[in-house]
Amino acid sequence: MTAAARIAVVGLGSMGTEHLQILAGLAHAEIAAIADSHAAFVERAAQQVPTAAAFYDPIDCVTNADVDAVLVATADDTHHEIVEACIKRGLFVLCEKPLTTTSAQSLQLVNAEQNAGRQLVQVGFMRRFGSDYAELHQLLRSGQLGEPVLINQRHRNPSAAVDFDERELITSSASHDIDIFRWLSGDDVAEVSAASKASADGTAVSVLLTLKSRSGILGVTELARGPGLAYEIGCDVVASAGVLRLDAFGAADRAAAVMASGAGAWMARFHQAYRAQDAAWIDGVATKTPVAVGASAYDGYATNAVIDAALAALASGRPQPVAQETSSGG
Ligand code: ISE
Repeated sequence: MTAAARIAVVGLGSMGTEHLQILAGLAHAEIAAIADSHAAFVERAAQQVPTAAAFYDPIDCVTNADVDAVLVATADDTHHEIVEACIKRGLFVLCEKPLTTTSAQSLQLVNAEQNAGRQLVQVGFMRRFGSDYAELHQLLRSGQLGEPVLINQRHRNPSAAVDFDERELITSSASHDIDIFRWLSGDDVAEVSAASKASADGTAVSVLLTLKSRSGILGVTELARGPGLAYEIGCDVVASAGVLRLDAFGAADRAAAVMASGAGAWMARFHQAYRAQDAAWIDGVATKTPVAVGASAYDGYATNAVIDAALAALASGRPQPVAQETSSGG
């Protein structure tokens, strides 16, 4: 009988609360610690998990709590310090995306993990665990579809879900689409173009990213936020032996996210994916084996490198090369 993995959940806002509920339902997970710098969030979570040790400083928690692993769901700009402290202590980490807010910080974590001598970090690109995305990935990587030439993605949020400007649509939302492009194509991104348009009153914002992989595969991602939009995710792959559409694969929760607000929108659409991601991570922690399909620290770094280039492309109006060190893992 595998002993339960003792977990700290750090960051108890909307995403941390969702993960807390998922982990509480997993047999091999014991929530042994909770942490947030907002006392009210800690007190709210403590009602759900009264036996967990309560911390009001995330770094104190990851440094001192009696745990095997940490789920990080704090603000993006706090990820670097928290994940670094986890690596220093040899703790497994599932860090919500993005890994950090710059490729330089993410590369530091890649190197720190390398120096620790084992894979500890998984980044929360949960779409990889969606049954529909998994089937699309399996078909594409098996070669049954031939050689991909275009990966066309759509990522729309109702205004009730996010109030992002064009930069946040890139740094937060597009991180998922960039990871999916790398995962489906099996290639890294060499160049990015970006364009955006916001309505004068700011109620509607759109961003168009064009990615070109090192082998020339094209990726187009349309991101939009606005009134009347449903939470809508799309992915079509055009290849030499045919076309695959994400819609063709059963996603039980596809219709669930129509006009939900906040994290509810994507938690509903990706409910199965989040549960599968967290369950696989817990099993990995309990058996001390990294989750093969999970996004690694290097994947998180590569996504940050593309985001940095996309922001530069948006500012300059010109295509930008992606500055990315090759994986030290070969
Ligand atoms: C948001 O930024 C996220 O990170 C969610 O995971 C994603 O599903 C949502 O569409 C994004 O806007």
